[in-house]
Amino acid sequence: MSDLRLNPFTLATFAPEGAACFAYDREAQATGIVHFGIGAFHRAHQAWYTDHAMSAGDRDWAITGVSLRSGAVAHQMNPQEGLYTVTERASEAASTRIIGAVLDVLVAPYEPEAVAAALAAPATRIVSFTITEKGYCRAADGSLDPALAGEESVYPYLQQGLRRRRDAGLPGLTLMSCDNLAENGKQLARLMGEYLQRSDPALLAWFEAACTCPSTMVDRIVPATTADDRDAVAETLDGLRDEAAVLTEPFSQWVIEDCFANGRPAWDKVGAQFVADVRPYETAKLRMLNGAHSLLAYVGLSQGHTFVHEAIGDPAIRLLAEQLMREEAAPTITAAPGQDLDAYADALIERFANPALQHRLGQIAMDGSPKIPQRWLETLAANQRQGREAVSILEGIACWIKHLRGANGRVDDPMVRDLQTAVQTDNPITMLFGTTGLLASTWVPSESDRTAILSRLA
Ligand code: NAI
Ligand code: CS2
Repeated sequence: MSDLRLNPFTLATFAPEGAACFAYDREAQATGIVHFGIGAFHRAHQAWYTDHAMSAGDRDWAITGVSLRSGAVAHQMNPQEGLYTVTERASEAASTRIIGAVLDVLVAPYEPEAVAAALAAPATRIVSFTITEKGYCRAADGSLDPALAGEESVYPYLQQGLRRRRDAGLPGLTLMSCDNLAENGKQLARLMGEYLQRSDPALLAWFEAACTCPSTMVDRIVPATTADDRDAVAETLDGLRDEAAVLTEPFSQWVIEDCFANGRPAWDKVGAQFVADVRPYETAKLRMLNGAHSLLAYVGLSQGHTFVHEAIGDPAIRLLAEQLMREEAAPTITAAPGQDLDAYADALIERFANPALQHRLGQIAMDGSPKIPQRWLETLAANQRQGREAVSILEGIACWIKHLRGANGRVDDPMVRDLQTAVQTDNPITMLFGTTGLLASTWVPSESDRTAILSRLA
């Protein structure tokens, strides 16, 4: 296997025929987007849409990525001058595209000045985020946790960049969350406001007047890339190595609230949807797709499965997932005009069953504490208000508690210490849920709920 890396020179020299390629002059594009959390999902979703938009003639939406925690992605992408590939895999075929939309990656802790300059550059119009649910530094009640929102968080970098824009008389920015949070734009606006209220009240007024925070629903299943994946991509690239390769499914969906401070790419020309209200789409996605995903993860791991397609292929687990989606989540969702939730559930089962993705249940099982409230507890609370039980989710909760007790090995969760203390007590359900639990929500477990969970823990 050659050590030659994919980069503009090797691309021009070897022009691998097995991959489609962007169709615009990268050198001529201004950076219009700064993206925090340039992980696998951003590269397979927003950057992929932006690449298509610029290939279709849109201009000056190149991306500067920012990593807040490690230099890993910078080391993968900067030697490639930002070039990387997206490979779509379905059971019967695969297709690879070389993406040119990302120009460089900054590692914030080592180059804060470069991050501030990127945010304050006149050509920058959008700052976007895929920093995971925990990256927003929320307390259990959803407010900003000052103990988490320290200098290593996203907030001081945003403050610095916005302050420079205000002082230079530049337009505001669109702050666009692309994380799996309910009403992600509204949450980001509130959290940024809480941060500035404490740190820079004068900037708060400018932020509220000059910036916008649209909500988005984002959907594309993007498992973490493995070494075997990279080797397979190198074969497609006639031996060129792409250390930043991402692999995903053919399906992709992006629904965006059309509320931008200073323009936006023509993402709607390449498959995205601009709407006035994202909520019907995001509620369906979070409660049906993500709710079923977390169920497959914890129940699947408890049954010895490793991948999503194995868990959905287990008849007993599939039955639980179908019940969760169709009988527990769907009745709590106010569908958008034309949105067919039954057909949506059919499509999700098919997507979960895609064996080519090798999507690890362990990846989905991570960070249960910021995921479960919007994926399961909102559904439980809505069913409780209607006098209905959601027994599939209760099964999932029992398996999550077993997971927290170490049944599947190491537990990755920002609240792991408190959670593991809670599940070792005689009363884990009270410690975890209800209005005073670690995962406070409006769902208050009934005696019947408790019996259903505890009977599965025995
Ligand atoms: P990844 O692990 O490839 O990237 C995660 C990114 O978030 C990295 O840049 C990391 O540095 C950053 N990050 C992690 N913890 C952080 C923290 N506490 N503060 C600030 N930054 C932090 O993961 P991937 O696949 O890119 O997913 C990221 C997010 O994208 C998910 O959490 C989810 O919200 C969203 N998403 C992911 C999908 C997927 O299938 N992978 C699909 C739909 C949404
Ligand atoms: C998954 C999501 O890791 C997880 O929690 O449920 O990343 C899921 O793959 C995406 O939301 C699909 O759009």
